[in-house]
Amino acid sequence: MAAKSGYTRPRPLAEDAAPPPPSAVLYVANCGPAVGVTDADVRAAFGAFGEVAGVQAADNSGARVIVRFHEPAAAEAAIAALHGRPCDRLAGRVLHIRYSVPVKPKALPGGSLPVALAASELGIPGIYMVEEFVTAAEEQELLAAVDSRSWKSLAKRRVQHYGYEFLYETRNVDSKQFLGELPAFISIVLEKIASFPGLKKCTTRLVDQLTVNEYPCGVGLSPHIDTHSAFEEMIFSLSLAGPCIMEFRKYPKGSWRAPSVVNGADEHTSQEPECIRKAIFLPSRSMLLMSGEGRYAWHHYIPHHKIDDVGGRVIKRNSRRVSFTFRKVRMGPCDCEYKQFCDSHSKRC
Ligand SMILES: O=C(O)CCC(=O)C(=O)O
Repeated sequence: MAAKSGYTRPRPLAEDAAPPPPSAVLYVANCGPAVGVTDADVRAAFGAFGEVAGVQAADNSGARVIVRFHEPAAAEAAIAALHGRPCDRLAGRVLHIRYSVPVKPKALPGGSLPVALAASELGIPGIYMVEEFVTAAEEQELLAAVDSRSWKSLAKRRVQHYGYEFLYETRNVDSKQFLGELPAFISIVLEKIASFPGLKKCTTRLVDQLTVNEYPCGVGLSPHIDTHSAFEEMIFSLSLAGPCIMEFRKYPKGSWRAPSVVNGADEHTSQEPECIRKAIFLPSRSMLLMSGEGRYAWHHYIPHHKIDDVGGRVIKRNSRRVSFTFRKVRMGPCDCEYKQFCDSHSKRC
């Protein structure tokens, strides 16, 4: 547990490891209120070697304390006299004493990965982001619309599907099972998608499938590439109700494997192969477009964090984030140029 003193127990010594360096701070075991030794007793016993700057619990056990001297020489003398020997001032109690080590500060989630605030900073071909894509009023209307409909519960989040059901077991859709046109409440978003900056005017519908995801605070999504054979090139994702970081990962050629998904639980695998990692901050009401290389060859991932570190700024996730992901169901095989990531290609081989 984290010691309030800022110091903790040194790791048990491996044969070839160096002991913690001498300092003025000691970790003292078999000592504390749980074994009938008060702070005043400790001060009296250790005060014989130099001025004691503080005595604090090392953990919750009540039987281990941190003793801080002002001078390292006092700590050295206390170890020499008291370690492993009966202590007269403590009724013959045998103490086990080592130099303590500072508690390592916890790294903020996101670690040292720089987080881009604009897609141009991210530098992944095919990834675009438009902030304030919908207004705050439109955001509220969209949230009210999905909240008045029924959600399907997955292991850690809730979803709704429109147009076609997304099948988590196969990460695909049944293109013969059309559920109907996308609902009227998203017309405003569809109109804005049609005039997305840089998009060529298109006569056919750009999207016909919508997955709404509701993530509680701290829940993310495992790294994945949307199945090439299931969806066409362009994938739009609108962030509502709260921000998050989205990380993109490019794995070296040939190391791609289908993620294991059980009931949409997206179990996170801790043993990830080496990859290039980049991250972008997605504010509420922003629209992300994944296309080209960014859609076909980079995994996207939402870290399972309650707070995000964005350039040193700590940003708390809201109680929920709701995303609307718009895609177009593919009716034939994918013919992209990213063969090593393409399930249509592997089926043909
Ligand atoms: O929540 C998002 O923004 C992304 C959702 C997504 O990647 C997915 O549903 O596959």
